[in-house]
Amino acid sequence: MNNLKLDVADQIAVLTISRPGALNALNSETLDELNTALTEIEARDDVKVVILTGGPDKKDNPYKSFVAGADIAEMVNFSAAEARAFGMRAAEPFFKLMNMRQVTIAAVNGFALGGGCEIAMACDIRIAADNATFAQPETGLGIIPGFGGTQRLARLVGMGRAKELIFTCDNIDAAEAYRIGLVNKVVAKEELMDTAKKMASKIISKGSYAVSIAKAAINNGYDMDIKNAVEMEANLFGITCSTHDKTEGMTAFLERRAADLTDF
Ligand code: CO8
Repeated sequence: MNNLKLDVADQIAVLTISRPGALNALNSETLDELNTALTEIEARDDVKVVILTGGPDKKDNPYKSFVAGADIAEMVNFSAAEARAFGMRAAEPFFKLMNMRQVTIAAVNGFALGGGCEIAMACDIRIAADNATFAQPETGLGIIPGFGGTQRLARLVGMGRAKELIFTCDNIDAAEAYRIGLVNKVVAKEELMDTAKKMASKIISKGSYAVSIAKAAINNGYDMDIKNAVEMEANLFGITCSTHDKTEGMTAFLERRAADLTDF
């Protein structure tokens, strides 16, 4: 992989987007590498949580940029057909981040602009360094957010705030991103990866199968009417009740001991 690094330890996969000369902007090659890496990760039993972050810039500053957007140099001469194909090329790995059985956490270590904000929003959880900057600057470039931003931003922060951010292209800092619900947590930049890994470890300590079913329930139910969504949840609840983890988790509670949760 040219633009992506994968490190796996303690059941956590850290995926680092690394294009130092372009502040980790997403080009076609990077999107394809991301898609391949996520497909491989989803099939790995030894990975329970994925942390997505950005590599250092060319001056080796690890807190400059998460992802500064889609690659403008690649997009500048796109025809309408090429632009659509580029959008669909991103849709696949972005949907993987959203729907894969493992939990995905974006550790936002600097600029999260345009496609950078969009890829963070495709993750389950966002943790921001206190120096992070978020924006959807697309309309200033004569385009619109095309990696799901018009949809995911409105779902995350509400339609009014999404419209304001997309129409004004305003930069917001990490504190404001937290205030409007765009990120789950803000931490000192030096503590970003530790915080993400600690959260990952906490999630891993729970029943991993139950966590993945809960993720599916939340995702699938989001676009359903409440009656069908609750029925779908009841069905998935039933499935979790046939697992070793359910028997062990509840028995351990009743016996006042720590549960030895496995994967199923
Ligand atoms: N694409 C390509 N190259 C980039 C990008 C980018 N998005 N962002 C930064 N770079 C490059 C710069 O060109 C520069 O390269 P070089 O050193 O060769 O000149 C290098 O990274 C460093 O950048 P700067 O010198 O500009 O660094 P500064 O510290 O001065 O500024 C900023 C940092 C503020 C982040 C600035 O680089 C910037 O504004 N970048 C662009 C941000 C932006 O507009 N992002 C949105 C892009 S559009 C988008 O994401 C659309 C997504 C949906 C597409 C859907 C298609 C279907």
